[in-house]
This record gives sequence, structure tokens and C-alpha cells, in this order.
Amino acid sequence: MSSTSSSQMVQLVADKHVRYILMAEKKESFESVVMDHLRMNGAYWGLTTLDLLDKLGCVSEEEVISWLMTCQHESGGFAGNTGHDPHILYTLSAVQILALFDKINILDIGKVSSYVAKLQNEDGSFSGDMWGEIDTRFSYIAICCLSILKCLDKINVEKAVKYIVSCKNLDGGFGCTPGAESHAGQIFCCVGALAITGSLHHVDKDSLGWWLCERQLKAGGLNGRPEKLADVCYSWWVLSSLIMIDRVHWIDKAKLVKFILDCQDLDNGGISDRPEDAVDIFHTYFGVAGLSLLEYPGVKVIDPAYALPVDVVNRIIFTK
Ligand code: GRG
Repeated sequence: MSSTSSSQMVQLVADKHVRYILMAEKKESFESVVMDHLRMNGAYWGLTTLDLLDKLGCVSEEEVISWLMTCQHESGGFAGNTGHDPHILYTLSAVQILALFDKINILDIGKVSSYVAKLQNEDGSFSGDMWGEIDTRFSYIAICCLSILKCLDKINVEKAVKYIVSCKNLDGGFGCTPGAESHAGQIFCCVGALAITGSLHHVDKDSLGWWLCERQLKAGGLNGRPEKLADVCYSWWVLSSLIMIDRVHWIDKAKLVKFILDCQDLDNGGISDRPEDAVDIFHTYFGVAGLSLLEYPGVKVIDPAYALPVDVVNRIIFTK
């Protein structure tokens, strides 16, 4: 909760957010208990935020990596925590965390990439795990993960792209399966996957750009679909998509910066979904990542498709 009137422009309280993230990780904290089963995700959000604030050095790399490797299964996939089942989502988070520490090379890349590749279905779509749920989130995750591992040749990229394009709607947006409603989160996944595979020509940039910029509400925050409330996390899902299709100048950036800053807990750190709500690690990450996309001073630049700092992406993707 913010202790400053929302009419005043506040600054990013970066040091407090760093302290909040380091505290949230403590075993006895409330956040750590409720997030136990998706700790890998929480670790990706927290560690990426620390890196964006240039404070990754505050955590023990050795501790993080030795815990992370206890989450890997024989299949090559990673679970949300030690002793849980593997899922493509946690596998991407694990790979992203290793990328932050420049430690991808400790992986058996053949094994991890085979786990991901085996989740591709005949129609080009991806399942999230052995239980088979299909969603364009999993298409993005597979493509992002395999691109980081430099193993995109293990899947049928053409079919993967064709499936994503089949989820495009008349409003220019994308849903989780063919015919499903457009949603900003799914749009990020589809546009991100198309960007990584060099297939953005399939996007109708003007109609999608129009749909996305209509997500900005009077107070400056963005929602994820029509008639919904603004939420800090859409600062990421919407803005990253607008950047990838070159239409970010269609929203009011200053108003969005103010909305995000007004969602900070100025006393204890952390960022919430909306001003005056309770903070959590998910919104803290997406708030800081949103500010990064908005070129806020003192925050490292993040890559809109890979959701990793640009220096990390340059090191991994654009070098041999
Ligand atoms: C590496 C950044 C990154 C992501 C990995 C998991 C994933 C890929 C993408 C998730 C995309 C997605 C569907 C995001 C939306 C999350 C969200 C806040 C959903 C809430 O949906 P509703 O219907 O909320 O509860 P609204 O805002 O529509 O009321």
C-alpha cells in the first residue's frame, strides 16, 4: 500500500524493492509458503527484477543453482519445486534463471530440449506437460526456451507458427486456442513467439496496435481485455507486444509510469496490481519490467520477446 497521495509523482523505491524480494524468499515468509509449488516461477520473477535493478549480486548464485538442479526430472523437464512434477513453464523459468547467471552450459541441453520438443503436437500446438492441456502460452514457452538453448531445429517451427496464426482473431488479437477470446497475456505469447521465429508478418499491426492501445484506462493503467480493471502486470503483456509491433507510441507512457509508481509500497517495498492493494512478487516483477520497457532511469533495458535483460539476451542469443 502506498503511503503517499496518488496525486504526487513518486519515484521508484528500488532499494526497498530489492529488500522486499530478498525477504519474500525467506522460508518462513507468507509469500514463500503460498508460492511453494511454483517456486521456480517466483525465483525467475524475483531474480530478473534484481538483475533489472543491477542487484543480482545480492543472492548466492551457488545456492540458487544447486536448488534449481534438484527440480530437474529424468525426462529433462523442470518442476516448480523439489519433488513436484515437471512442466514446460517451469522448464523455461529454470533456463531463464540459468541464462541470468550465464550458466546454461551446466545443462544437458539435448535432454532439456528433447523434453520440450516432445510436447509438440501433430497440429503444431504444444501441451504444457504429459497431461496434455494445449494453450498458446505453451507455444511461446517452447519457442523461447528452445531459442535460448539454440535448439529450435528440434521442432517443426512452420507448424508451430501456423498453429499460432490459427489463434488470431478478427480484432487483430490472439487467444489461447483457435476461436478463443483475445487476451493481452495470450497476445504477448503469440507475438513473442512470432517475433522469435521471424514471423511477425503474420500480425495485422494496425488492428492489433489499436486493440492494445485501447487497453489504457483514464488513470493510465492497462487492462487485459475490454471492460476489465487495470492491473500492473498488463504493463508488461501489453507494452511488450506494442513494442514488438512498433506501435508503443500509441499509448500515453507518462500516465502509465505514474500508474505503476502509484502501486508501490513506499514503506516496505514491492508493487501491487492496483494502487492501495497488497504487493506480491509477480506484480513487483511486471511493474519493474514495465518501467524498463518505458525506459525508466536506473532500470536495465529488458528484451520484449525473451523477457530477460537485453545484455543477457545479447550474450546468449546473438553470440555463437
Ligand atoms: C516469460 C514473461 C514470461 C511468460 C511466460 C506464462 C506465460 C509465458 C504467459 C502467461 C500469459 C498470460 C495468459 C498472462 C495473463 C495473466 C493474468 C493476469 C491472467 C488473469 O486473467 P483474468 O481473466 O484477469 O483472471 P482479467 O484481467 O482478464 O480480469
